[in-house]
Amino acid sequence: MFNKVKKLILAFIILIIFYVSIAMEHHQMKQITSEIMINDPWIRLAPTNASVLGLFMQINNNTNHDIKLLYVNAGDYKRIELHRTVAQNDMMKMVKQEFMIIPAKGKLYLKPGSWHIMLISPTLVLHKGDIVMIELIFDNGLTKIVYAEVRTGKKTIDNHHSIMHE
Ligand SMILES: [Cu+2]
Repeated sequence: MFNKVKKLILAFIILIIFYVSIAMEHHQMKQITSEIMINDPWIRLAPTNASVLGLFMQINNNTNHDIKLLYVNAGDYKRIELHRTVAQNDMMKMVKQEFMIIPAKGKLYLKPGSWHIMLISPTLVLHKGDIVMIELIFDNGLTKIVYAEVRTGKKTIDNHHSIMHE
């Protein structure tokens, strides 16, 4: 009788260990997928004949080391570049960047008049409310797929008159 109880307790303990290990594995998987988190990806609505479109978002780096955004892929564009708008001789100028650094345990804001992704020569006209699939490739081997919404952005300092492409 006593032996039976002991066996039962042992089986119960094994079962608990089994469940805990599955839960831990699941938790680790979740942590890996949240190393980089993207918030609010959006594309600024532009006139139908616009040659470039700005893509913006907030990139969160939850790891203990800096991460670089290297490439961006999306269909329907001839070329996609990483840009930063900077002031140069009283002019706002967009300068192409080789990468964007997202600091360890920090975030990078891509927004009009600052860091942004430039979608160049669209082969498709976007409308308000359209959703565009974007692939982001980082230097730590991670790839993120985000869905950017097309919407009107507030007119800021980087309007078409004051921007020059490098
Ligand atoms: Cu640009």
